[in-house]
Amino acid sequence: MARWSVRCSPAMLSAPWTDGLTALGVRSSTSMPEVRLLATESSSTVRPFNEIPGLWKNSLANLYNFWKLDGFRNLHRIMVQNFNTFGPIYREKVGYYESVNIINPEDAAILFKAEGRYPKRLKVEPWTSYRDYRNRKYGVLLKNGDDWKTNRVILNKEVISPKVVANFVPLLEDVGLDFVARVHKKIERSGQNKWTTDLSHELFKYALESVSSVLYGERLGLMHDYIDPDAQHFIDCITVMFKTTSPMLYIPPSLLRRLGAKLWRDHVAAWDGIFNQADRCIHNIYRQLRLETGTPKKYPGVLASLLMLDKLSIEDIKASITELMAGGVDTTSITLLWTLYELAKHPSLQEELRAEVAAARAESNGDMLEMLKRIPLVKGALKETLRFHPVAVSLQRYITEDIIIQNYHIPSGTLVQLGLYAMGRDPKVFARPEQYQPSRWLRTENHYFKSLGFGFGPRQCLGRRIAETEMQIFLIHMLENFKVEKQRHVEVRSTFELILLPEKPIILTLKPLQSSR
Ligand code: HCD
Repeated sequence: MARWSVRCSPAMLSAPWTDGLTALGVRSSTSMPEVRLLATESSSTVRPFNEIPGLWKNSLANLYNFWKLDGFRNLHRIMVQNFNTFGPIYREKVGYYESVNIINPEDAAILFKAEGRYPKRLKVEPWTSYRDYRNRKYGVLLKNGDDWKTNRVILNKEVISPKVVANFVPLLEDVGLDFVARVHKKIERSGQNKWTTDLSHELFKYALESVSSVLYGERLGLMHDYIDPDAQHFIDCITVMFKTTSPMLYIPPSLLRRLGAKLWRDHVAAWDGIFNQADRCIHNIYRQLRLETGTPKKYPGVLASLLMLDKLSIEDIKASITELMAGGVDTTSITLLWTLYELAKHPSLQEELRAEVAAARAESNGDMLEMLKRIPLVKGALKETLRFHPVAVSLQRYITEDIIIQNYHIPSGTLVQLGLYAMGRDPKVFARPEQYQPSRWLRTENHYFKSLGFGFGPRQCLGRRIAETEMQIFLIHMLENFKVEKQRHVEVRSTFELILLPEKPIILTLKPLQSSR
């Protein structure tokens, strides 16, 4: 067989999350000659790019088909279908965008190894168009090349390094405690000793309050009954922004803009709302900082740290802080909602997690930072949620060198997509993928390039550590206080609105633990 794989050392196997990346990055230069050699050896059997299966010849017919299948909302299921039809690699051209799609973890390893020094993903054209239109700077999410690298390296130190994550914990714990207090109050008011609701609105507020407290070192006050209408408007704008983005992945925004289409106008209005709210928060902190003298006693938040560090321009800082704030609401709240939904479906798993949390609390005398080191099953639950209900349907890179995947030659410069949703549900990758089993992330089984919910490598999600910590703390508090139940079996599927969302409301019942027996 000509198919070669990236060999992994035991060190990489034991640290499959971020650390595998460094191991791989360091190796990539040294292992290249070996790869070339293997590829040439088998060159007689390597098939050319043009032989990759798939419907890539008639892009307009494909766009039409896509439309007919309601592809804008079914992208994830269409990808699964395509892998079933064509196998583990296929080429596709829908409208103006062309890609090669892959599904196997081993192939993902080859892809990320070829991402180059300045990894580049698919450009979300409506987002860059808005910024060009309004003359706003791109943040690190939309930047590329050297500019991306410089910004990203500085941001990493303030947003994703373990040292600063410890600073986030007390801030996030406060929000978690307030959330629990709010749920207790709702239960009390119901007079039924339980609260049955679509939690998504509460979770949006929890997520915005959490990410804001980390970014600004200040509370917005969203855990009260009365909340600032501007904050609610911000939340609504994010939903509209995502919803209006997906059709514009296939219809050029520049065209819609010239036509004065409603879709484009709604998109602009949504981003305007997002930027206005973020600008208000940022200016508020900026003003306070100028009035203050000396070094702050307590951790002042990501924004103030970046301003004091004085290594990025204020405009660059603002752009990336806005992206973090906008990206940190629907993503984490939806992941938490799916997790509660799965826990409601699996009462015994819920008990198991509760026991783990109780033991962790006892062992760490309530010190949250210590607790977070003792909850592997809770962390496994979050990974399991992101496997089955990923936020992003795919991960993409423009490769910077020729590669061979599934014995096909793929030239440098090609957009290659890993079907993350499809991979998470592929029985060849995950045994019994339909079962929710957090423990599959504990066993010493092979996790090589399987936990990719936050992407991979230097271009992975910048908000990852904020999101993980925020979600872990949320689950700890919820498990310690409430039992989660759901109505008789109702299956909820995902729908694609740029990110994957539940297609209908998820109704859950929360009961206080003491009286739930
Ligand atoms: C959507 O085919 C489907 O963290 C497209 C390919 C694609 C490209 C970029 C992805 C996007 C998908 C999903 C949402 C992502 C985005 C990159 C960042 C963004 C994954 C998979 C997200 C949710 C952060 C959004 C921040 C923004 C609001 C400033």
